[in-house]
Amino acid sequence: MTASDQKVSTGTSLYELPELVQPFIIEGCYAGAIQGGKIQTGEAGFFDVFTPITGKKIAKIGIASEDQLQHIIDQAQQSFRYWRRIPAPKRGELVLEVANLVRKYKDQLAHLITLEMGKVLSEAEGEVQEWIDMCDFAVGLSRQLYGLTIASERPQHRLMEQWHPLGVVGVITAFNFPMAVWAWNAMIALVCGNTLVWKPSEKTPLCALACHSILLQALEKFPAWSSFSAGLSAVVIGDGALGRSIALNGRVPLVSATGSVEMGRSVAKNVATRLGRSLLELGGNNAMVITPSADLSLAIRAVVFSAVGTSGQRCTSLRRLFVHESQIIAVMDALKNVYRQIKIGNPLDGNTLVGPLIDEGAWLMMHETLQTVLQAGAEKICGGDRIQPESVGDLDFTHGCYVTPAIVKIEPNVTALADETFAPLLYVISYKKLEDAVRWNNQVSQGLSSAIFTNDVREAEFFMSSCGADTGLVNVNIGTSGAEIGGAFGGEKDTGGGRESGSDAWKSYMRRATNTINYGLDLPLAQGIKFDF
Ligand code: UN1
Repeated sequence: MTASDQKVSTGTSLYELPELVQPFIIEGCYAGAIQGGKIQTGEAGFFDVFTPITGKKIAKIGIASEDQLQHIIDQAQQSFRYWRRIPAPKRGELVLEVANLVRKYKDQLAHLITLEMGKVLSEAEGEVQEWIDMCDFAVGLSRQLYGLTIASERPQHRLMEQWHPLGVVGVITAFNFPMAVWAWNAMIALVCGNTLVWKPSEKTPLCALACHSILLQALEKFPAWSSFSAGLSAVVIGDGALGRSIALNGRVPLVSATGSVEMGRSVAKNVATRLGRSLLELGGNNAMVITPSADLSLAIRAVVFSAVGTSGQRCTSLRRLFVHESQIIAVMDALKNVYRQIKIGNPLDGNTLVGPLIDEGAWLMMHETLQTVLQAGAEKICGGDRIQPESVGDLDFTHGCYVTPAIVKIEPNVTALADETFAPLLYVISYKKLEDAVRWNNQVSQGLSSAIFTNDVREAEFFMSSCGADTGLVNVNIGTSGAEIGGAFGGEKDTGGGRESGSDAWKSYMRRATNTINYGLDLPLAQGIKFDF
């Protein structure tokens, strides 16, 4: 029987927190820090965690103090001294065990994501799958941390590169992908021989505890590592101040941060003061182009998933849609028709496509932006209203932020188009020449994801070329969101320049040593220099 055959179902009612996080509760309050097997009370107070589904409080959680963080970094540093000596394929065995457990607990994990973050269950399952995919990738990678051998210009010399572990990796994550983004970083960082300190979003701390629960269970399979495994991975719960301390800490050689551009700027600045490395995956302001030759039946499906999936709260969500003037009527009609039928409401209901926004702040941002663009002359095509889904049994949705996804027809020069609004708000702009659409695509400061729908190979190649879209992800005939883990994920400009997950993103988590080995009896100098004495 494989691990996935023995899946553990949620077996929980809406508010019941899964078994996985139960061990982390001390006198009614969830742990503010987890360090290896040790569950720690938060020494800096506590805060409440709410579910966006009904707005109800679901837990109280501790906040880690500065002292706790420093102690955790000490231990992560000590464990690193042992972990770096374990051969990478052996480290991969730990990640393989994590993969088995994530498969087994997939339903529980997905339920918790939906409960704490509000995305619909099938997307939450997709997020857990992303973690599984990441494990599988990292296990393979554990045997492929290749360095180059380079032809030396000197006789009887060999030139080569080795990749070594870096040390303690700080991970700061956002609420919208409360497990997968940590997994992108952690699964790779672990096989690369690093140890981890994770500060999750204050909006989704329970997901972080659940991830840690999996890791702790996996470590039980490796008793030989028990003397140092407690420091392999830690969680600290807290706000931006803790994130700032991680960024400023000279014992954390790499800080990987996902979130807003503002947060990323501050992390980058703080890490740079000590010349550390930062790996940033920040805001997107993603666009799609629908050309005259586009297959509209595909394009419309892609627009809808990219614009309203995760209630518009992916960093890859579609914000701007450039439609050729010859297609504008057909596209608008089709979108209006689909948007009318989208089921908005309880994300645990399998028919729902759009769950709640994370909180009131997100709704206010959407509402205010909508008012601003309408005042600037944009035309509302549909949506943008706060709604209240009907109660189901004892589930009352009054305090959840449920909104109808909005479409706005707008001119390309409206100032608000420069900003990312983290909500289902789609701007549609008509274009005449592809060059204009590409220019508008690139004129924003963010550079994460772009897509084109076309059946014309010249247009597709132009869009992907050096003169085309300037984002980190550039797609043809698929939407802006929903990337696979196998490619390098990230973007340019204000998106921060980092690359996570697949391809050779692992190199960010290692240090490169260039070795020159002389196996001859002479000492020739490079560049032909003579230095005889
Ligand atoms: C994010 O929103 O921060 O490509 C990550 C996607 C997902 C990851 C999104 N695989 O939409």
